[in-house]
Amino acid sequence: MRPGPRSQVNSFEWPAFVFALATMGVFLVACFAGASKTADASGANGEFRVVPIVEGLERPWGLAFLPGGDMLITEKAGRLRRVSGGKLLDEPLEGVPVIADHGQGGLLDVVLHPDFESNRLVYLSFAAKGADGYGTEVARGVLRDAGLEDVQVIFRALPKTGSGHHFGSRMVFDDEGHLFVSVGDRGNRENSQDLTTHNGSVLRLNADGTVPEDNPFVGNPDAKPEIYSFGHRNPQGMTRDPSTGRIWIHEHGPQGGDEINVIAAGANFGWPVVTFGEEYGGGAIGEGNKKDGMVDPLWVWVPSIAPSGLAFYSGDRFKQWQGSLIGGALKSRLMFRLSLDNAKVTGEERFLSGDFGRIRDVRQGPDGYVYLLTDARNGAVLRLEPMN
Ligand SMILES: [Ca+2]
Repeated sequence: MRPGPRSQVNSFEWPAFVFALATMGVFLVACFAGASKTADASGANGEFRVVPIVEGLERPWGLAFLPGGDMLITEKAGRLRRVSGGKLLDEPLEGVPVIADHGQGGLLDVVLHPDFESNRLVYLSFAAKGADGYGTEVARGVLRDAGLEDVQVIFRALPKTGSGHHFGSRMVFDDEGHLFVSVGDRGNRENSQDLTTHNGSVLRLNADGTVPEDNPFVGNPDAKPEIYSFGHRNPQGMTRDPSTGRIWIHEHGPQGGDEINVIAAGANFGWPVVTFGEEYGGGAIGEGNKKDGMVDPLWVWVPSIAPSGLAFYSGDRFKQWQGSLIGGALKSRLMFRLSLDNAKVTGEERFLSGDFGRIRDVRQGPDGYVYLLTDARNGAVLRLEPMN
């Protein structure tokens, strides 16, 4: 019998909720009464409205803010879009590499180099086709008015396979200029404990795609030197706490067992040896949910919510959310907030359940507002604004 979850995550009391449609459906306002929802001390969330600021995006996947507030948004089918002055430009940006819109893969994440203001470098993660099938890749290029120039593929996850599952992928820079890239197990769970494959891992690269000499498996002939942590299933959310440098990550479990972790050099996060999930349709996976040498998750969702997108909130607009993780969910169509105490998760609040469909990405804007991407054929950028 499968062991139960170590975190009780369903004790949540749904907020009193009022939904108003104003001005001919253009301006949606969601108001939350400030009822106590969780046991954590920061539970009183106040009130916020949800404002769709961009619509007409096809299956948007990743969002990055440019200095000045413009946005770059990926669409899964392979287009990089720009929002300028609050308006979605009609023409997609040029220079995106050839990607494969294959199963869960496509054009995925977008991030800026930490020194973007001087070097204009933009990084994309995506699925690409090679001779042996499909795999996750990373490219970078220099952003000009019409799009990306001098585009180079700087990393290719190996091996490629025919699978359309579990490409990841999110990217985060640390404050030393290393690029962390998450790659899923590609539907073959054995990859995640096999250090000779990149799949099922978080990779740590230099900004040009070369391998940092202090990576944990450099010099190990039985490991890919790009690997930083392993035992991951399919991470689609990753964010850095700017005050501590911690990199938080979530990943999809199978039927149950989505996880939150903080990555660490050389750490084994357990999949598929330990998991809080089970086979689709029932049946145990692996050896339970705990094992020496494998890192316990900091939070578990049973049943799964299918998390996507993760932002460490440090802004001024929602003071009561400072120091929290905010993320989205696909299957459960919601936004969650996890309150933290250093490297512990102390509670969860859930918002927007079902109101805006599948949430693919969550970011903090340079203005301190929270921005969401909805995963839909007519996808949107939503901005959360405090009512007061
Ligand atoms: Ca795990």
